[in-house]
Amino acid sequence: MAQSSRSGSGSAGGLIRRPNIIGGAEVTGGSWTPNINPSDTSDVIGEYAHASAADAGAAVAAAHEAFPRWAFATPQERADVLDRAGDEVLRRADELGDLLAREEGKTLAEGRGEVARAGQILKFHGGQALRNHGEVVDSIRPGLEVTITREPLGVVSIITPWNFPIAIPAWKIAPALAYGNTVVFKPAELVPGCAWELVDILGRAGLPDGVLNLVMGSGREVGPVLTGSTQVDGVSFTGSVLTGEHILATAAPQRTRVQLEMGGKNPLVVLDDADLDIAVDVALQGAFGSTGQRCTASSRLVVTRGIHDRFVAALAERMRAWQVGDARASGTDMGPVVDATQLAQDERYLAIARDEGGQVLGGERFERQTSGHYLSPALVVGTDNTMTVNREEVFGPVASVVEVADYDEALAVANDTEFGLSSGIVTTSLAAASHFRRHSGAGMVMVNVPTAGVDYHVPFGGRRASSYGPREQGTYAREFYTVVKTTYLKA
Ligand code: UN1
Repeated sequence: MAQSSRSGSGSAGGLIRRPNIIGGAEVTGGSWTPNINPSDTSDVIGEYAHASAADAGAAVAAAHEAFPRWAFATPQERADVLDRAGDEVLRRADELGDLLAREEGKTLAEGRGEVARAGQILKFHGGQALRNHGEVVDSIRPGLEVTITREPLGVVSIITPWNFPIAIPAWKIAPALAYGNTVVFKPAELVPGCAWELVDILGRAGLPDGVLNLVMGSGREVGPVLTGSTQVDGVSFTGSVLTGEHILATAAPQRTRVQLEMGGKNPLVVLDDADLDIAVDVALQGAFGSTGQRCTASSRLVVTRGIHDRFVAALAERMRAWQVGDARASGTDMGPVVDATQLAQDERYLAIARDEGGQVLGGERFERQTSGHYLSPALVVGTDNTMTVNREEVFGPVASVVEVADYDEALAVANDTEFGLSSGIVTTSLAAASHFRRHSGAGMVMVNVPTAGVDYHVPFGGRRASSYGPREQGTYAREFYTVVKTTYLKA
């Protein structure tokens, strides 16, 4: 393990090289992993250090050592760090948005938007550091005073997915730091670029060494340390159901607190009374925005009979007009799929959908000037809710349509899923919208807006197989990142 003190980025023959950051030092480890642009696989963004299990152990130890200092730092110190970091992220939104588009494949507009969201999240939680209020309660016994205060949880492992390379890290790391925790952060292997920049920015904003440690690499190698160490007090993870359940099982014997955000199979109900233009727009953005690679994507379109044919025809037309291409080219509406593995998974689900009797509109592979993982948006029509494409998360630009008789059947189909993250309805009926809000089995309900695309100052999370543990984001984030202390004081 080679160590040097922080000196910014390195380079090898013109290629940028980014080390792990452990205890404030740059740690290069044994091997480097290239970060490849999914719009143009000949474009290597840089090489990123590949952490070993020993690196992960060192990162946990560094976070453990840094904990007392940060746990007792003043709220002002924590607020200042997060606010300064938020300012820098916002100031560099164009540059970091370009990096995000280049390493993940979102369009430039989506990339910039996500970076801006990350900046706002950092600033929001900077404010929250100053609002970590407790309670004072009269005791039932005379002469006693009872206080209820929140203390940091401890060392937290943060494990994030590739589909939001900066917003999800920000919405976990910012509240962790705001409430006095120290962090070991493992970003997805496909997107180390934005993760490294975020850690670098927070370090320069004034975080003491060891408070935020970065280990890039494979979950198989570093995951067991981050989730199984007795020095880790909490694990916050966003990713697949399978990995989430594995993390839960690994963490449970140590009684480690776990927060999981996993899959979705989010229904968007379209009723006969909907405004057709709004319905099509909401479905298009919800299903195919960010190349459909969102756990909140509208992947099941549940449409009542009277509007079904008009809706499918109008949506298919809009899909055909969408420009799919290089994420950073102007005029691109939808970037590529993130990598070859995900593309193969998308195509496998399309093949299964055809086998089970669905008709696929779009969903074609095609070439651009550069070699990228391009797939046109796919709509599977003529499906019923028992088909595989309606039960399992595809995580690509694939949506299916289930035709139903009326609102009652739409609600039943919407709720007939193992998941429960986000749900939506497009309607002009206040009665239907209000009934749906109350009876939807999802953690988030959207009326006349896409199921994806959330605000950062309100709780985020779902039910059943979608989520586990307390909500993320907004003021609710405090629940996971703090422990409660009740004090009885007799003067
Ligand atoms: C959004 O829809 O704005 O991984 C956020 C995901 C979610 C985040 C979605 N955890 O797609």
